[in-house]
Amino acid sequence: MADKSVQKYTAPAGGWGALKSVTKSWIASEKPLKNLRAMLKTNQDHGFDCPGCAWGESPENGLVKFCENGAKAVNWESSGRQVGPAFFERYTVSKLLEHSDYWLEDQGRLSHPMQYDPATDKYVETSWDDAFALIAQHLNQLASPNEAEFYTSGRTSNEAAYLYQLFVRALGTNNFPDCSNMCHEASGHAMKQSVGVGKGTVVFDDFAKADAIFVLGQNPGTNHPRMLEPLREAVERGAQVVCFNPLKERGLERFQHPQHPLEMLTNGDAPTNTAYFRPALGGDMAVMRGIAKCMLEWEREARANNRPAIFDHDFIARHTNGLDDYLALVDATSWQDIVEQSGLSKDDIYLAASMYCRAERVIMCWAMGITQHKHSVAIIQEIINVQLLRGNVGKPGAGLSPVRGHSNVQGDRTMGIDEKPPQWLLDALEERYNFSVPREPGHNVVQAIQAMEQGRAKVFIGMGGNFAQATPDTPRTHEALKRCDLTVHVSTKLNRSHLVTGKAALILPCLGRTEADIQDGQPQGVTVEDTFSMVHISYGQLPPGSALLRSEPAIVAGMAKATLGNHPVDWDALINDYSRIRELIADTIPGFTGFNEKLSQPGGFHLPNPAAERTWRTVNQKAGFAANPLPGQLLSAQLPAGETPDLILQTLRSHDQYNTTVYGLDDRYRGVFGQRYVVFVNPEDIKRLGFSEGDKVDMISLWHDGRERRVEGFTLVPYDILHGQAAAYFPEANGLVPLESYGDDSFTPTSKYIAIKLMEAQPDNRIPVSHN
Ligand SMILES: Nc1nc2c(c(=O)[nH]1)N[C@H]1C(S)=C(S)[C@@H](COP(=O)(O)OP(=O)(O)OC[C@H]3O[C@@H](n4cnc5c(=O)[nH]c(N)nc54)[C@H](O)[C@@H]3O)O[C@H]1N2
Ligand SMILES: Nc1nc2c(c(=O)[nH]1)N[C@H]1C(S)=C(S)[C@@H](COP(=O)(O)OP(=O)(O)OC[C@H]3O[C@@H](n4cnc5c(=O)[nH]c(N)nc54)[C@H](O)[C@@H]3O)O[C@H]1N2
Ligand SMILES: [Mo]
Repeated sequence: MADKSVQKYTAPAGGWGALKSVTKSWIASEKPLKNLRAMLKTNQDHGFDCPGCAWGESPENGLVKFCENGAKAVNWESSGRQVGPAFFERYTVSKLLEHSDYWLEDQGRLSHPMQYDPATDKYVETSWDDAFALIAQHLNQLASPNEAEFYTSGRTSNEAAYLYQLFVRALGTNNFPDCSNMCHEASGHAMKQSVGVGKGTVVFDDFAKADAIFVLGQNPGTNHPRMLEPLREAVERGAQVVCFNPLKERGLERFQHPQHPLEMLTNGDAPTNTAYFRPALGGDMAVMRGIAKCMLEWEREARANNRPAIFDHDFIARHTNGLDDYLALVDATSWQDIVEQSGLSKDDIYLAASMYCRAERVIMCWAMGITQHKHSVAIIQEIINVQLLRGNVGKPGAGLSPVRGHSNVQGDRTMGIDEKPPQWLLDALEERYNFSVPREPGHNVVQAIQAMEQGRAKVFIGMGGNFAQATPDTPRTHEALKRCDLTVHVSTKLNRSHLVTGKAALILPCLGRTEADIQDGQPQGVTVEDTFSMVHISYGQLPPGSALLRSEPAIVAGMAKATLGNHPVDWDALINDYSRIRELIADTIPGFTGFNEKLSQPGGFHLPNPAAERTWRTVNQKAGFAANPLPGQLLSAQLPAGETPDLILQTLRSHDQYNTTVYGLDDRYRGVFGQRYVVFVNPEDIKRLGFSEGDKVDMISLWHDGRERRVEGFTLVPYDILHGQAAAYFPEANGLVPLESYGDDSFTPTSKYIAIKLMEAQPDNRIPVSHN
């Protein structure tokens, strides 16, 4: 290959490459020794919860509980450099906008509260009191509290999230757009409908008991590296690991655990016992329907020949409804449709079905390859249907596992960060605090952008995250944010959201998870909930990056007190001792009775999950088979008349990023080095479309609203990807995702299914940002 920046990766996932990469990020953070101490405290009792992904731990696991990408997250947060008044004096906001997301975050930790000065186009230092007063002034002058949007990203602790929702509801709105709207929203929605609980039904130890683990639309080698260990153990004891992914993902093909260096030496290529199926983008529903169709055929054969049943009739009779309608639909779905829409052959689907049926206990895991489609809710319900046919929900070693992203995204929802809050939550808040809570649903991410765009929302407050970059339709979303009277970001690191300012703008710098949080002389812990619904406490260890940083709970309390006074609680008293916040949580959120006491258990405690106990909190108290037709042509109605796409694009994460946080410019497992403006395309498609490897292209997306959506200057990288598909990195390609292209019922942007055309890049087109 001519271009040195694209090389084939041949070593297994994990292994030495991972260790080398950790060492690099260690040194880059400029605080190596201190970080080593921090790392050893990650996910330990009395240590801090890893700020990386939401994967959980077994309480019995060994001493060292971090992974390559968790180590990067820790290092990134504990940068030795400061971004404060001196930094902002050097740059106008317009100048900063010329830099890449990578460069922005790499400048160091935000250290002072800053306010935007439109006259000089610079951020200048402000005081916490003035910042809170400005927020209060803007919020209190709104015609309605529904004119403000309160975003949450998923690193926010339970304590901060609980206070935040209390503040915002006391103000009078349910406008809680949050990162899960763009993430696992469809999982929550589908699961609540089908099994009555919007969370995974398995715990960590179930992985050791499963006979098969299906991994759909997920890239754990990069995004949940600690999941590789149970997968590898499963393979070693003869269980099947069955993957569905249109891309060949290195981390799924072969995996190694980076904490077994000896084995790494002697066993360069770990044994694999996995099947790897490559469906069409969005084809997983058809795959699952095909598996159900095979099972139905075998069930009928078994019945005719007096052989043991394929279906779990006892479970179905006792626990489910809707079987007949569902099976009628399975019968009515043709193999032709299944093969066409799944992208797999009938033989492949038979093979997958036989692997599924051979296993007594099956866990199905999924992530963004499943949730970011138009019909994601239906895909997930079809996964659930297949699991219900064999009673694979609510027994050890089996269940549903939507693998969450952000380390506390699940906890934030549990705490009430929810634009469609359940009735019981509102009732509990009203009763406990004696104010009249807003009852009408608020805005999700898409609706919040629309409201800002149309001038219906005037204040945007972001509790973490990077709203401007994580959201779809980038230039349009930026315009929407700029229309606001005030934008506020509570953040650890500089990002583009700070630079897309409303008429007034604030940056409020906060402590990260790794840093000691001392209030009233006492170290405070905060709690988080992992993907297995385990809640545990996290104590930051490192000295704060700056003396001016405040904790997220303290910042929420500051905004609340300035805006509402001591209504409905004495905010300062809560901040002096976070266990008082936990008492309020215990009073109002189910499963948290005795919260403070329960935290002393090593590894934390498990929140009740009725579906895991085979109690179904659905309308009719049963698990339901959902009878949804296959989606058919996913796009035809939404394309401009007469247009056909060159390719369907999915946007995904490189190995060197955490969402919009770019740690480095390499994507080791996919063999890309030193660059991010790349698009992966099948070599034959490159030829078919009249291009050559390495050519620079612009991409435009096809959508019926007549707007042009274009991203520029992407290098064509030939890749082992199915015909007709393409992949590019998030957030560089987000400008292609139309705001109105979102999932049915979930409103999740369809980041994994975008119709595009490739055009030769104009000679003057260049990557519009600089990494230096
Ligand atoms: N290091 C690191 N860790 C992370 C993150 C990070 O950015 N970096 N992000 C965190 C967050 S918030 C989340 S939500 C998770 C995300 O974790 P993932 O969901 O693993 O993230 P993506 O990179 O979006 O990868 C999606 C995978 O699905 C595949 N895929 C795409 N479309 C389809 C499809 O239609 N069908 C199937 N079967 N597969 C498909 C893609 O090829 C890709 O392998 O990771 C979390 N952990
Ligand atoms: N095209 C496309 N778009 C996507 C996706 C995709 O796959 N494709 N994935 C979607 C998904 S799954 C998600 S979850 C969203 C993510 O959306 P967000 O959660 O909004 O984005 P992040 O990049 O995780 O946010 C990074 C910023 O968070 C701040 N931060 C980091 N740690 C802390 C902390 O402890 N406290 C506070 N207050 N701030 C902190 C830092 O300033 C950092 O710049 O993006 C979504 N967008
Ligand atoms: Mo996510």
